[in-house]
Amino acid sequence: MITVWGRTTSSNVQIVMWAIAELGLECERLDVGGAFGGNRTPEYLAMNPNGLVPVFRDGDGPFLWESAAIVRYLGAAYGNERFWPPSPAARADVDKWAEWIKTTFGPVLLTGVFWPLIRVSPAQHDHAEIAAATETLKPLARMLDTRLAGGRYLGGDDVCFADIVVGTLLYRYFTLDFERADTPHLRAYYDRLAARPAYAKHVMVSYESLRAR
Ligand SMILES: N[C@@H](CCC(=O)N[C@@H](CS)C(=O)NCC(=O)O)C(=O)O
Repeated sequence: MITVWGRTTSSNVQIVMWAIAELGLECERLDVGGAFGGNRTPEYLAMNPNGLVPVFRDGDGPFLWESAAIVRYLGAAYGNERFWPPSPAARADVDKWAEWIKTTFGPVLLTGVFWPLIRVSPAQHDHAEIAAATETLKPLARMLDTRLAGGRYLGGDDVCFADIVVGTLLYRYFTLDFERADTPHLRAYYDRLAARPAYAKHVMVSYESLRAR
């Protein structure tokens, strides 16, 4: 049995839960983090010294953290050739986008737009900071748009592990109230993801409970 520790409103928990659902695996998820707390106890820190969610364990395997690493584990352990391309070159060609969304696009979206808009009360919004992040995000979104002009998903006709890492952030990207670049291929990709039941259930989770008033 797979166990996941982490609240459903965490985008990093969502990555893991969506991957588990796409692969048709069973799992138990425990509410930890945010308003639930529980992630600073000695027991939790022994599982993840960062005190962050998610933590993941498959049976009596090691405790894993870092959501993208967990998705790669799931792909290697349970993915078919579509989800986890066996060719190192084909796998790296999609994995570079998973790495890029975590290290380049995601930090700008989350710390530059999502947190300042949602976690900061409207009276204290730093409009200059949000505008700067918005402009930084535009060429990045266009890069992803160009890649997606060539296929329905990053690796071709169906979802692979890298789509999980990339696609999860798009719910916030397309539902936040800010100015986006015109990216028709990225929008069509998001619409395709949103039509998938596993994405709708695990990723399209309201973030209203995180909003500062
Ligand atoms: N790089 C880590 C980041 C994990 C992370 O930042 N988790 C956040 C939620 S998205 C967290 O644990 N925040 C504290 C909390 O929820 O109490 C990953 O991808 O798993």
